[in-house]
Formats: sequence, C-alpha cells, structure tokens
Amino acid sequence: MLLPSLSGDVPDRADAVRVDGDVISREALRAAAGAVAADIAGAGTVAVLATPSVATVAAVVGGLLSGVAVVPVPPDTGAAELAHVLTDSGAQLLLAGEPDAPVLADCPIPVVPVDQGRRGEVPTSGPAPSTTGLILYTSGTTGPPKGVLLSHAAIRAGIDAVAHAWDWTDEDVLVQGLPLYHVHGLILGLLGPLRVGSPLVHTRRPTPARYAAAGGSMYFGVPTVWSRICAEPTAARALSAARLLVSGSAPLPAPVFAELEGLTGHRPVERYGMTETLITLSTRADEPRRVGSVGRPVRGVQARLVDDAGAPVPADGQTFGALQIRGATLFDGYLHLPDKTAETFTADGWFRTGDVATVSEAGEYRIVGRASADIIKSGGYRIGAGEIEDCLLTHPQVREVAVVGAPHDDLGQEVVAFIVGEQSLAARTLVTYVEKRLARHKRPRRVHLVESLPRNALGKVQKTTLLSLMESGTLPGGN
Ligand code: MLC
Ligand code: AMP
Repeated sequence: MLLPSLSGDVPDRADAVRVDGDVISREALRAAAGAVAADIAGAGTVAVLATPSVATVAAVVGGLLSGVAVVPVPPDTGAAELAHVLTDSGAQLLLAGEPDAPVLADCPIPVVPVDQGRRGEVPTSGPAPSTTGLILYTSGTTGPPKGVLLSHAAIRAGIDAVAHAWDWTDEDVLVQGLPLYHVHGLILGLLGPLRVGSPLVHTRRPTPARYAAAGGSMYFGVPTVWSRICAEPTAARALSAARLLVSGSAPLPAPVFAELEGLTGHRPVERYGMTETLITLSTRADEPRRVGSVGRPVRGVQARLVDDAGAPVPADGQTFGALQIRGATLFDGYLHLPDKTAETFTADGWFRTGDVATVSEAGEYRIVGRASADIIKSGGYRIGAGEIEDCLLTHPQVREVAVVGAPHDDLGQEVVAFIVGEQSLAARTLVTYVEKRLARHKRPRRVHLVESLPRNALGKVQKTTLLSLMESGTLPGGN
C-alpha cells in the first residue's frame, strides 16, 4: 500500500495536509479521494491541474488509490505544452480544483471539478505494486517533454529510502512550498508525508517569511529557496528550531551552505535525484554533512562512475566519471519511446543519468555538472534547450536560434536565447511567445538579437563561445 497513513487505521493526530490556510484531515482526505475515485472509475489515465491546493492533493490521492495513472499538469503551462502532455499521455479526463482556470479554456478533454468537501469510498483492493502511479513530464536535450512512468513500487521505495536516511517519522512536520508536479514537491514533498504519516504544511510559494512562520521540523527547498532564505536572516533564524533542512534538485552553492549553518545552526542535508530515478544519493541525518557532497546511495540504490569507455573510474574524490544508477527507485521507461528508454540504459542495466560526478574512497559523491549543455537547471526546474529552440523557430520572424543556460546568482542558471531574425523583431515579443506556448519558467529571461551564431565545422552552434561573447559584450551585431 502506497499511502498507509490514509488506510483509516492511523489515528488523526493532526491535519494531514495544510496548504496555506486550507486544511484537510486524513479522514476527510480519504473521503474526498473516494469521491474522486468514483468520478474517474474506468479511466486508465487522468490529468490533474496541479495548482498548490488541497483539491490537487485530493485529486492525486484519488487517482493513486484507485490505480489510475496520474499526470500532473503545471498550472502555468502554455497551450502547446498542455496539448502535448494531454495527447501524449492519453489522459481521458482532467481533474481540476479550479475548472475555470484560463489555461483550461480550450482543454481538449473533459474537465472534472474536484471538490475537497465531497465524500466517497476509496476502492478496497489497492493497485498492484507494478501499476503506474504517476506519469511525470520532463525535458530532454531535444524535442518536447517525455512522459516518465513511475510505478507504485518505485515511489514507495523512493520515499522509504529517504525516510530511512533522514530518520523521517510521523513525529515530523514537513514544510515545503514547491510545485506539486515534480519529484521534489509532489513525490517527496506530498506523497512522502502521506506515506510516512507526518503532517505537511505546504506554503503555496516557498518564500522565506512563509517558511519561517510554518514551525515545522523538516524543511525541503531547492537551492534558490535556501539562498533567498539566507538573504532574510530573521526568517532564516526562525528555522533553528527545526530538526533537518534538506536541499536538492540543483547544486547548493558552498556560500549558501555556510550561511545557512551560520544563521540556523544546521548543516543542510544535500540529496541528489532525477525524475527518472527519484532520490538516489543523500547525506544522512546521523552522519557528518560535507559542503558539496550529496552523500552515498540511499537504501535499495547502487551508483557507479564510469569513463568514456565504460570502465570504472578511481574512487579518489577527484576523477570525473559519468554517473550511473541502478535500483528499486527507477522508472519503467519513457511513455511511447522504447528506443529513447533503451538509449538511457547500459547493456548491463544501469541508468545513464547524464550527470558527471566524483566519488571519494568513503563512497561519497559530488555532482560536478551535466554532460550536456542542453539541459538547463533554473530555480531547480529542468529545462531542455531544444524544446525552447523548437518553439522559437516557429515564430515567423526568427531564422536561427540557440538557447543556453547562463550562470545566475539566484537561480543557478537562467535561460538565455540568441536569435538571428528580422530587424523589426523585439525581444519582449519572443519572451511572451514562449510563455504562451510552454511554461512560465521556460521563457528566456534574456534575449540577444545577433547577426549570426558561431558554428563549428559541422555547423553545430558553439554555445560556450556564445556565452563567452555575451560575457565580454562582443556578440556579433548583438544587443
Ligand atoms: C521570471 N520572471 C520574468 C521572467 N522570468 N519576468 C520577465 N521575463 C522573464 N523571462 C518573473 C516571474 O514571473 C516572477 O514575477 C519574478 O520574475 C521572479 O521569478 P523567478 O525568479 O523565477 O522566481 P519565482 O517565481 O519566485 O520562483 C523561484 C522558485 C521556483 C524557486 C520558487 O523557481 C520554483 O518553484 N522552483 C522549484 C522547481 C522544482 O520544484 N524543481 C524540482 C524538480 S524535481 P512574479 O510577478 O510572478 O513574482 C528534481 C529532482 C530532485 O529536480 O532531485 O528533486
Ligand atoms: P529533474 O529531472 O528535474 O528531476 O532534474 C534532475 C537533475 O537535477 C539531475 O540530473 C541533476 O542534474 C540535477 N540535480 C538534482 N539534485 C542535485 C544536487 N543535489 N546537486 C546537483 N544537481 C542536482
């Protein structure tokens, strides 16, 4: 059973979930999920408009308890992305706490309103562990986002492994304010507390003031959240009373680690994961936490580093290798893409993460970066350069385009687009163009209109050259 705390056998010590001021008990959540289960009976896959709300929680839980695959849809999604996700996933219904949301105006499938106050019975026979629980859409280097199939068994294994590493129990109160459609906010941050039995306080947005006011024992954040908290020392100091601060989804800068320790007295736990693998490496609640280290494989997971020829690299804390993962938390493949799925696995069954790392003699990993510059991490969001390039190329005034991730103090990286196009083209137009079609965080924060793009002999755009030219202010005809 994925969510034993909702079985009806666990006493309701506190509200199960609080989103901003809206609360729901375990008993009421079970009943609301039961009403959702009745609405979606017979469907194979349902989409959920993943606003940060109790209605979203009821919709996701209703789907999971009835064995229907759930596809969370970002509420800031654009028209093209929404159409892709709904068509590709084959979702038959879309569940929404806000059925009148403008993004659903042209929704091609029936929209079913979710009312957290309704009551129903959840099906008694739970789905088999191999059943797909979630289909999470995630970006690759090229093309539209791919659907990552995650089984109930993988989700269970992933939550249990981190609960073990972090001594997470039902005595904890988890606080987080991350999106309810990615591994971090949804699987770890929502299904985690519902599985462990600890109450969740979701702050709707992860602002320093809201984290400070929440009074939890455990806090989750992406590095941008932690650096913003450090910039507000009074809010940061309020977290001193917590048991554990956890960072993940992108590298935590060393100065943020140090500031957080100075202000809260806590050395944060850093953990590493991916949509395809869930959380696989982590430092522990009961062990020293070193700056820059994402610790060791969690229970049920194995990790290794290999060189270009596939041979193991020495565990000396210095030699770079490609990080590969194996274990119980892995996905079941990309939906409809058996070839892409096969490409990501080695012949002996290890998943190629695409990240480069080192490992020490003691088995502690450090993530060095990504092998491909075409995967951008901005504010903890994984963004494929190719998807944004494809979108921009559909604009009638754009001739050539290159999208890169440029270093950014607050977000880690920011999306920057270099465009060769017609004279009259305005940068602002292109930002809105992307925002309308994809999601808000995918729109470029900077657009440079240039005369040409530097290319190598094979015609491939040299993205690192573009970044250097941008930094030195010498883009060809650039502004
Ligand atoms: C942003 N803004 C822009 C803009 N981009 N304005 C004009 N042009 C652009 N191109 C605006 C925004 O709309 C916002 O305005 C303001 O600038 C600040 O935006 P921001 O800097 O992006 O910050 P914010 O919206 O506050 O978001 C920061 C964040 C968010 C950290 C809260 O990035 C976030 O929720 N990240 C979490 C992503 C995540 O969950 N990743 C996990 C993936 S799972 P306004 O007016 O709206 O304020 C994973 C596995 C694992 O990775 O290991 O966990
Ligand atoms: P996503 O699929 O959105 O979950 O993003 C996964 C990617 O986030 C990984 O491949 C890494 O590049 C990055 N990532 C996650 N956690 C960390 C971390 N602790 N340190 C560095 N990178 C991380």
